[in-house]
Amino acid sequence: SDYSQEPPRHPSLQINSKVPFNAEPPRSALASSYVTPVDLFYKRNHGPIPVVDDIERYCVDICGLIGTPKKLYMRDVRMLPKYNVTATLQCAGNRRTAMSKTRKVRGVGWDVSAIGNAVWGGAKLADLLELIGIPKLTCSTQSGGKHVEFVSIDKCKVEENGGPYKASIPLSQATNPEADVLLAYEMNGEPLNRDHGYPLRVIVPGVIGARSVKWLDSINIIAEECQGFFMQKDYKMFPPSVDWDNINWSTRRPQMDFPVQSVICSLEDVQSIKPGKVTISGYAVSGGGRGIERVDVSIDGGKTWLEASRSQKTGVPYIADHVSSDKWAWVLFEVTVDIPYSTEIVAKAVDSAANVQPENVQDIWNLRGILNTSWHRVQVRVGH
Ligand code: MTE
Ligand code: MO
Repeated sequence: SDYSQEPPRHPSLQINSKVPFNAEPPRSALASSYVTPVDLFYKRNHGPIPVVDDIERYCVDICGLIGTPKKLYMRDVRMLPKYNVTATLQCAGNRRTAMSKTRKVRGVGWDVSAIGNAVWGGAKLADLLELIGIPKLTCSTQSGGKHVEFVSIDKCKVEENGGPYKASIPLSQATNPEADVLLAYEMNGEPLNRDHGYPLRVIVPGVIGARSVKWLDSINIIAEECQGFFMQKDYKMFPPSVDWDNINWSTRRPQMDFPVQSVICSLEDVQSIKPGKVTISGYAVSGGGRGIERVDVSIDGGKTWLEASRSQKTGVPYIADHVSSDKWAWVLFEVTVDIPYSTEIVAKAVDSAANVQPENVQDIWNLRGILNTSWHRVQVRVGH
C-alpha cells in the first residue's frame, strides 16, 4: 500500500491516527527537556511519508513571478549561510480532544502534546530569495509577487484529492531576516528524518505548524495567497456561532500566528497523589515572537494564583528580552506547592503583549477545534 514505507517510530508515542500517521508523546515526557528529542516530537501528517532516495537529484523548483525559474539543489541550500533557530512548533489542533468534550469538533484528536521545541538548522528563506533577485524586506515584487507558496512532495488523499500539501506566507515575512523563516535540513543537530520532512522543510517560527511545509518540492512567488485546502478550507478560526450548516470559509483569514498557550505536563487530567509537596511543571509559549511574561498557577480552581518560575536553559531564570532568550521557543515553568486535599489545579500564561489565555473552552469553541488555549485544568485526588 501507500503506507508500506513508513519509517520506524518510538513505541511510547500515543497514536491518534495510524494512516496518515499522527502521534504525540506522553505529556510527562514533554516538559522534561527544553529541546524535545526527535523521537518524541509529535508527528502530524496528511498522507504517506514520501521517500526521497536520490539526494543528488533532489531539488526544489523556484517559480512564479520571478524572471527565470530556478532549480535549488541541496548543495545550493548548504552554500547559503547556516542558522540554528530554536523554535517551538505547535499544531493548531493541540488540545482538540478537550475542546470536543464540550461540543463535538471535526479533526484528529490531540491531547496536550501536539507541540515540541527543536533546534532547526538550515538556510534563511530571506537569503535564498535575495539570491534569486528579491531583496530583503520586500512586500511586493515588480511583477506583483506578494506571497511565497510552499508545495510539498506528499499526497493528501482526502483534503487535496491526492494532490500535495501546500501553504503560503506573505513575501514581507519571507524576505525579513528577523522573521527567521528557514529552509531546514537539520533538527537538533542531525539531518532531518523522514517523518519531519527529509530532506528539506520550511520552518515558520511563531506560526501554527500547518504553515511549516515538509518535504519541499517547489517554492512559488505568487500574487494571491495560496488557494490550497489547508489555507482556505481548514485552519481558520471561526466563532462559536458558526457550525457546518452555516459556514462560509471565505469570511475568515487563514490562521497564522498562534496565541498564548500553557499546559501542565507533570500531572494527568485526573491524577491521584499523596498529600504534601507537589511540583507542578509544564510549558508556556506564545506566537509571533512574543515572549512569556508570566505563568500563573492556581491550586484552588482559579480563585487565587501563584507565579511559577520560568526557564529555557536549566537553572537560568527566563527573561523575555529577545537578547538572552530564544524568542521563538517555549519556556518551561515550575512551582512547588503543598496540596492537602483534592482540588483543581490550573495554569494560565501571559505573553509580552499582556495577552492572557481565555478562561473557558466554550468561549473559544470552533467547529474545527483549533487553538484550544483555554486555562489548562487538571484534577488531583488526594488520598492517604
Ligand atoms: N507538510 C506536509 N508536506 N504535509 C503535512 O501533512 N502537516 C503540517 C506541517 N507540514 C504537513 C506539513 C502540520 S498541520 C503540522 S502541525 C506540522 O507540519 C507538523 O510537523 P511535524 O510532523 O514535523 O511535527
Ligand atoms: Mo497542524
